[in-house]
Amino acid sequence: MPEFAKIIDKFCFEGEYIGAHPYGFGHINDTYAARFKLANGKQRRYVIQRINHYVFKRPEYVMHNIEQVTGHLRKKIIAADGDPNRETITIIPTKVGRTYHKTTSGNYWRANSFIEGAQTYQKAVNLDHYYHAARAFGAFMWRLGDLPPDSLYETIPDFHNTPKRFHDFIEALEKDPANRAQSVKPEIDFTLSRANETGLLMELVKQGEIPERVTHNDTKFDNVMIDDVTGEGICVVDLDTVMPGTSAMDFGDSVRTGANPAAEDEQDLSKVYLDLEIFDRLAHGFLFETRDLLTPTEIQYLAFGAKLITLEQGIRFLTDHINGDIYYKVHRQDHNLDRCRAQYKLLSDVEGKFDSMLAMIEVHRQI
Ligand code: GN1
Ligand code: MG
Repeated sequence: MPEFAKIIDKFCFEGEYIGAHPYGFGHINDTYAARFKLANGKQRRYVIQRINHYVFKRPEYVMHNIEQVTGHLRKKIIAADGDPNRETITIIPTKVGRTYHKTTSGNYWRANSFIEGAQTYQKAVNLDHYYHAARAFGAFMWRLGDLPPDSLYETIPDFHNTPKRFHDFIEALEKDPANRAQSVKPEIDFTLSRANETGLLMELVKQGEIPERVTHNDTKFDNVMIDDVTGEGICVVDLDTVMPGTSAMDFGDSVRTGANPAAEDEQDLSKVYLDLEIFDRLAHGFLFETRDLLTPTEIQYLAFGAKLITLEQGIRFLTDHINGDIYYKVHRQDHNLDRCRAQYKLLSDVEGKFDSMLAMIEVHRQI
């Protein structure tokens, strides 16, 4: 990472740089944890990232959104007597006072605080983690409930526009640039057979039945930091995709990633399913924070969000596979295809358990 050494000096870090190593499991940006030695001999860590500007065409818009959102959260956290240095990430500015540094070769780098005494988990170690992670996503939405969605840029246009994702899939299929379509016939048929479900949520938004609000849009279970001592979801991270969106998709993605006990790219599909006990915990935690914020129609569509985002994510992985793996980082052959298959297995299971999911939402909306 030759560029890395040069960018350290551009930011207002405290202490003397010791070293850094790649950090986390993201599919998009390059992330590092860097250590610094303070004057008192202690160490401090920071998160440093190179923003993927193939995915985020306007990184300065991403940073505008993060600045707005973290500023708003900070005010809310202080008003509630919370700790703004632990309950939201803090942007570390550059020495010339910007939220990012652009290198001469056109790369965008940024830095933020490292929250100590808490960690993210790929999979929960106990059921309470799910409840607390969902509460953190719910509190995030609730605290941002009075931030006007139009104060944020749409950093990836049509990000959760499922019909558009479906349309992109059809286009990829027609072009078939990597000559892979013929080998994924069952996945293509599965996608085509769900075509008429893709537009439902967008239609309700268009009709004004469901509001657009400031949402996170990447509510993976491992985007919540769990406090080492209390086990509570202390901070929501990875704010790249905060922009106008729907509560259904945010709740849905926490279910897609949390309530499936297997990995997102699990190859043994017998391990992939929706665990209703986990779903119950997620619904409880999310509604604990949001039941007074969300409209009755929004609550009614939360479980549908889990279905739709699982379909959308499967479509995105399949499209990328057909396109020759140009969007997501892949670590093995057919990686995107494996990811798609796991999504579709999960979706089939969700479809079978949908009534139970609706019933659980009904219970938690009232408590
Ligand atoms: C990407 O890499 P990560 O976790 O930040 C993607 C999400 C997908 C996710 C699937 C900007 O997120 O939308 O749900 O992979 N982010 C973007 O694992 O496309
Ligand atoms: Mg992300």
